[in-house]
Amino acid sequence: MIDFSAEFRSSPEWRALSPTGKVPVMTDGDLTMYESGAMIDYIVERYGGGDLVPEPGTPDSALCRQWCWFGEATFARPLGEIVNHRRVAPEGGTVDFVVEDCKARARLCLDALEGALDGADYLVANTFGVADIMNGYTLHLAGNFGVLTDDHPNPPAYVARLRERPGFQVAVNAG
Ligand SMILES: N[C@@H](CCC(=O)N[C@@H](CS)C(=O)NCC(=O)O)C(=O)O
Repeated sequence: MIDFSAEFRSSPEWRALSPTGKVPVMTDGDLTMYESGAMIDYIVERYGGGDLVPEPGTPDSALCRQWCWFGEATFARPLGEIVNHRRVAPEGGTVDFVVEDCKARARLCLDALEGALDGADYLVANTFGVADIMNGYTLHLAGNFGVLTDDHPNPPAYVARLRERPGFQVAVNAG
């Protein structure tokens, strides 16, 4: 857990670990790294013992990568843009169009998740894995943006399932 204030995130101390000032940063022995998806890849390779990912080189492995990239690069992006836009806009200067456009793009992502979760508890091979960690985090945040609505019932039920997992409880109660 760190001080998430703009002051701390722009301090030389934090920028030495995270050149753009973003969170998270992970350390493991001599290793320091940023980018959450890359951290997960590293943890799985080094400590996973084959868990949480499909067998490499299989179609399920390809879909797992698809969903991991989707969670951060496609789904989290418009949500992050709403936050950034609100943060940097001068008082009264937020542009409604920008926010609405970002919400529309997030809802397209909910369409994709709605279909993928039809009749499935998890995104790939109906087995909990890293794709669910990446998308679960983004969906957890999406609740703050008013984009989780009744016309997409599967994603809220999915994130509720993920929130019950012991690992999720450890993460949210850390610090
Ligand atoms: N692609 C990065 C995104 C990191 C990111 O945007 N983190 C947010 C918090 S969830 C942040 O630090 N926002 C502050 C900022 O952009 O300055 C990752 O997955 O680690």
